[in-house]
Amino acid sequence: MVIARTLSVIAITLFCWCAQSSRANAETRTDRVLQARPEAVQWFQDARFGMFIHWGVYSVPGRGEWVMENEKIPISAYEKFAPQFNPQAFDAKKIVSLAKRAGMRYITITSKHHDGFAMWPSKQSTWNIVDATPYKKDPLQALANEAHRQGIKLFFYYSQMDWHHPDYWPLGEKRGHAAGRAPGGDFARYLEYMNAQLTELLTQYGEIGGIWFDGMWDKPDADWQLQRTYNLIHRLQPSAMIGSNHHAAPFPGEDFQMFEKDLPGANSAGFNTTHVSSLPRESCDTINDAWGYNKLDDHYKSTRQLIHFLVRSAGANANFLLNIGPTATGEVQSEFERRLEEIGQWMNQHGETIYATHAGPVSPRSWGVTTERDGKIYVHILDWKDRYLPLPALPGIKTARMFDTGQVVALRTLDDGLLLELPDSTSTELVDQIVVLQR
Ligand code: FHN
Repeated sequence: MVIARTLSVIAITLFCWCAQSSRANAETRTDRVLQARPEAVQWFQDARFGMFIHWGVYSVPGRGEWVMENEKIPISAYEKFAPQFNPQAFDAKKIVSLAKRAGMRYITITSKHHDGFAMWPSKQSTWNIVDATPYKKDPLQALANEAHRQGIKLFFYYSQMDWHHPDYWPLGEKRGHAAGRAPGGDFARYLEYMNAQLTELLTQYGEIGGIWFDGMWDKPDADWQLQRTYNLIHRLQPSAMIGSNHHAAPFPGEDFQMFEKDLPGANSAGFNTTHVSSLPRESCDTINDAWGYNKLDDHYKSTRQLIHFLVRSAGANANFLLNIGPTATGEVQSEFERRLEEIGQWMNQHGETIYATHAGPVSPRSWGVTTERDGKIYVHILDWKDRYLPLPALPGIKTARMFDTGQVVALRTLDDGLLLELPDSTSTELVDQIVVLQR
């Protein structure tokens, strides 16, 4: 009798202990911050160049992706663009091939921008490309299939700010107020909606490179439950890289830090005031001034300027994500195409000095940057007219050659530096004069 009672006490104690410990495990499982797998992080760092695509119903008016907010268009009027969105000329193969020819290793496309419109047949709302437009097809599926076929990674941009969804409430201080939304809504329910949409994106398109968040800056103090969303993403796809354009220092669970229209550490855009973390970095920029198609914008950067930004990004240890905004018919403007082809020609010859490099021993300068890989230091001279270029001391450097021609570059050791004597024949008109230094 005593033995039986003792056994039953032990059994109950064991049961309670097990229950407690499995609850504790479950809690730690949810609380633990997950990160992308190290191989994915390394891949991202090596990739160095990607294509950004801003595309949605805003391409119909062709006045940029902020047209709804900028022109104070209420939802009822804005929704009328959807029946006019029929991008029959969209050709996933053409776009992926263009990205590849440009030397890009990944594509990041807007799955949902601030207007809340889903570019895939989301089951969470009919405000999507299959239910609301005559196109009736899923361009993300076509792009994912083609990206997988051509061996290029696909990332999804996802706007957390939403000018259309009734539960995105309270609104941020400044934006979404002209949409004519009825006041009220349940933000916790909005986050459920967002997580459900993200689940669709992470389960229906094969392996995804990552999620590129934007718009949290609209309500920086709201409880976004980031941990929950980030862990959901990393559980569904452990290699997916998470980045967020919140313009603040990275939060736990983020795998890379991004800088919009600026190199890491610079702040010409006005909102890149945060510090540069030790996470992998990415800078993004436009070819003209607009992200989404803007037929009025012909302020195109030259190929030379774009290559310089790519080189300067690599010299600052960052990838460069270069944007195109296809038209409402799904075409890529010839101005964009031409520049991407030209960058591709340059990358074909000079990719060795960019891909899989890290920032070199000389920090970025006004004349250019250095990158480094496999014991070689690449000095990228972007803006320098003189024959002699002084560098800080680089102990042990024995040889210097021009990357393009193999011509020897004379080296002189100074008291506290190194002087490069560029060959007479080197043209300062070159997009980038590259000198290879070796120990
Ligand atoms: O408001 C957006 C903008 O439309 C665009 O998507 C860029 C891309 O970096 N990000 C936001 C502004 O920070």
